[in-house]
Amino acid sequence: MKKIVSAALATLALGLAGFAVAQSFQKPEDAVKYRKATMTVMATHFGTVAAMANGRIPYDAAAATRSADIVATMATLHWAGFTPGTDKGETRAKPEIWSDAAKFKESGDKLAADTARLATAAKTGNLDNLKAAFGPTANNCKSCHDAFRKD
Ligand code: ASC
Repeated sequence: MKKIVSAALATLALGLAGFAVAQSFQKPEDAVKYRKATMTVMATHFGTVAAMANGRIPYDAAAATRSADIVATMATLHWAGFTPGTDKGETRAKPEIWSDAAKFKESGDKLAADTARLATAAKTGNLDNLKAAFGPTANNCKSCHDAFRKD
């Protein structure tokens, strides 16, 4: 219970409670593992959308929709894993995630909005719509990684 409460408070402290689901992690490494796992799933499915947007694989509207929905869901999950004190160990998270929490939250909010638009675009079944929503989302991934992830 104590851990659940502290994870919830940590989430609030980050100011991300609006869209983060508070998780209870047994240990800090578990929070790191969790956020990496959500990023891995996201990258895999964003990769599918990217391949279609870039013409590397044939456009498949159903597969694009499925992947874009997964991307949009993952975009709501990472944040709960950035609990205080988890800038150590097997992580490339920069200290700015915690010292500049407002900017980090802004990036997270933008990602949630961009990926929701990507999912909506995918559902139109139109490749041009998918392409139009893909670019801003990819730029968002990159700018957040540049600011908050070590090389
Ligand atoms: C991905 C992935 C990222 C982003 C980024 C987009 O598939 O793993 O980090 O897209 O490369 O610019």
